[in-house]
Amino acid sequence: MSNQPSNLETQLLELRDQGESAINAADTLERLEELRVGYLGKKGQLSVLLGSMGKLPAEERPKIGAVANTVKEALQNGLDKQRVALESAKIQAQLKAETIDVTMPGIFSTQGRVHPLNGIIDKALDIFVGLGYTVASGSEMESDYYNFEALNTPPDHPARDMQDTFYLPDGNLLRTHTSSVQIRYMEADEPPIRVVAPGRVYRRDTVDATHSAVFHQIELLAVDEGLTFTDLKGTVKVFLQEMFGDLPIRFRASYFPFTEPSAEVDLQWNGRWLEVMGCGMVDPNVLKTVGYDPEVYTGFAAGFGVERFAMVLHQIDDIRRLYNSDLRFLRQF
Ligand code: 2U9
Repeated sequence: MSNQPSNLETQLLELRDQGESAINAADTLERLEELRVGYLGKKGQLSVLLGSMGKLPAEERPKIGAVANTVKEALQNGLDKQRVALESAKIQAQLKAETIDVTMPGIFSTQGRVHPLNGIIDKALDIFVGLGYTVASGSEMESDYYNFEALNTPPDHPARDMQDTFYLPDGNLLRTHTSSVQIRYMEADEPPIRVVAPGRVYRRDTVDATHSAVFHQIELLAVDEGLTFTDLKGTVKVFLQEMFGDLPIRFRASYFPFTEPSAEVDLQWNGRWLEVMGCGMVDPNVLKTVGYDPEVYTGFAAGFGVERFAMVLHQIDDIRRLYNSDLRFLRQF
């Protein structure tokens, strides 16, 4: 019984030495945590030893208590020191593993490019914006009124035929031109007007190398006091010059329900005359329909097919090549 106190003290000091060497040998943070719980945890070895302190004579207890505190402190210090060392080693290992080797070959991905149709649309819109036009768009589904009636297209006009237009079961239709966009624009605004409407249009054409049931159009419209056919010719000439370069152009009399007089524009390309646009002075009936006084205002309009421009500019022989997403074809542009 008499050597009990020194026995407990010895046990405490042994626990400290044993603990310190185990802590110093711990090579992972997980192992270190196991040791912390094993030595200093609630049910750890230190607690178990101190549990027997109750059996000591009262006068021995303060001394053993003090020894126990130094043991606890020594183990805690050891744990803290080892934790710092292990954490720093972990960061160093991570830094080493994540070092970028700048001599490694890069990962290459092929670069996308602008589709030839979008290229033409972008270029044309840039030109018109430069001339003071606003870009407008609208729904591809339209009513008969906005697609035909407001555009002075009589009910017996062949364009209204079921053979030429896609009619929807609800009586609406797929627009056959973007002109409805300009009708709605005029309804909402007052002259002077300069508007350009790009978009997808639908026609029940037989599909072949030069025709598609869906294609893209760009139409322009200007309404103001005193606009004449000369303004129209100047605008068309500047536009075609910017698009194709300084090539000869000619205006040929034509007919559209929504313009009077009307003309088709040909461009001399590689020695041949190619029809590239339609145009004309806005029919007074169209101006009246949107509430403009045709005695005060005149307007001019023009339209062209984007696919046709792309085919001429890029020498594409079949319109279907523009739609079938063949990368071998598209990479050429
Ligand atoms: C309003 C009034 C008039 C737009 C015009 C054309 C002539 C024309 C065709 C060219 C080839 C369509 O893509 S294509 O098939 N377009 O010839 N378009 S005048 O006239 C308008 C537009 C809106 C309010």
